[in-house]
Amino acid sequence: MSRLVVVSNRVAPVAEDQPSAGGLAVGVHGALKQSGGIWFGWSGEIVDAPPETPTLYQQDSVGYATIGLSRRDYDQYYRGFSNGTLWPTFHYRTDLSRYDRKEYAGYLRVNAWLVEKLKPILRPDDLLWVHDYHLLPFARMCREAGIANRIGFFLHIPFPVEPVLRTVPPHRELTEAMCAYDLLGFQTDDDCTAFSDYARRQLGAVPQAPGVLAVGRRRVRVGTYPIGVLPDEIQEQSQTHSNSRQILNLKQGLHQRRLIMSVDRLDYSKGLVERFQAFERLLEMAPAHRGKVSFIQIAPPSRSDVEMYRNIRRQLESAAGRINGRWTDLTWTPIRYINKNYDRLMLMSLFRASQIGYVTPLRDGMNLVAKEYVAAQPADDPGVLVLSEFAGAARELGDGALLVNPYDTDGMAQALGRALIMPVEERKERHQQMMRRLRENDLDRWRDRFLADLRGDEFA
Ligand code: GDG
Repeated sequence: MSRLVVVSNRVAPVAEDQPSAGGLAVGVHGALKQSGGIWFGWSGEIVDAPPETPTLYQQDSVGYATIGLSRRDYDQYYRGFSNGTLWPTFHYRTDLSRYDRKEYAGYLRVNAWLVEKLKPILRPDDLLWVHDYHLLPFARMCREAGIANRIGFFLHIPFPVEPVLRTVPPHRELTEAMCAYDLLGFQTDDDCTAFSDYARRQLGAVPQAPGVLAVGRRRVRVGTYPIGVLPDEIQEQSQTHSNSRQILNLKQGLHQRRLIMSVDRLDYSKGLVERFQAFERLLEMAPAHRGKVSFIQIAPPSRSDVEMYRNIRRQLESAAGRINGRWTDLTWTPIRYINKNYDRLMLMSLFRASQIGYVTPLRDGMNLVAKEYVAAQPADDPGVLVLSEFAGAARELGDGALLVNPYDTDGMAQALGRALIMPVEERKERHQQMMRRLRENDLDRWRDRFLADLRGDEFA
């Protein structure tokens, strides 16, 4: 079997028996161990002078090749075009997106530079699997550098529809570059269709067979590969801390109150402000719930050097302060807004201890928290998932979750109210339905399907 080379913006080494690692890292790591391979990308460090060659090291039979970025590269490629232009636009926030030619030039330059650094390590029959929006033109740069290996790409975030994508000035160049990949993978059918429609209309792509587009002289395969979790592992993890002092203290402090739980990177795409407002609406609409329900929002800061992220943090602090100021009494604080990172085992136990998983992004590629919440529930008394219809996960979990539109404050408040009184029989039925989908589309299947398609003979 050919060796696998994974390329992603950040490399996240996973140590053996490290239960704190998240979904993507675990999935990719599993694949690298199976076929032997290397994980290549940015080390996470900003350095004065980037080295000539990546640092190579081995951990648990997986090879890592990482390299630092200069301040200018970081500013233009990562903070600028990737997170100031692509991230907001691909999440339909064109109002928050900015475009700067210098940043775009930096984005292309770093992609080409990464290819140059990877090339000496590559073998002719290596299979390359490239991840996410930071690296849309990576394959084109590979082709220009004479690398003919098979290269697949998976987009973790949504792919926007044509009118939205066109607000990114070099949209055509970017999507043409994407066609240098052999296989393009998306989270949902909607994303895949958005790409294919764009390619047909703007690039003159011609569908040749289901999932195959001819673009000029190239043929590119496109497909949907919803990322998943490992439900059994999460079940186990969620029980590890169930009797820990922290969880017992939490339960004791709740005094039989119901618990609503949310966990998100602090990001404007996650709909946190709207979620806080809907929780307040519940308190306004249903006096019976006042003093009887607590909402914990864990939101570790992310990308805090991007201005928009500082803004969302300020907005949330003010919303939480205002709501708590209005409703808190001597014995009850409605919202606990926590700005720090928790250990993964603790998170899974918190999911298990809560009656509602409140996951309401304005737009999300998939949203693993929704899947983790479901997997962490006790089968005999499961909690309810309240899920945004704009999360990729809604495509799979729509039958079991209570789907909401995050722009509809009253609707979200109603769904919370319904979830709080849902009979156990209905909760069990919904949970079983969702567990079936989680098992069908688990993390191993995501990875295996993608790699099987990338290795397949259809390209010959
Ligand atoms: C992108 C796409 C897509 C969060 N806080 C803590 C913590 N987490 C973990 C969660 C979950 C992961 O981080 C977040 O994954 P999401 O899928 O929810 O969201 P993004 O970070 O935006 O991920 C998304 C994903 O890629 C995969 O393709 O689903 O749509 O945007 O696993 O549990 N983990 C720990 N402490 C925390 O405080 N340990």
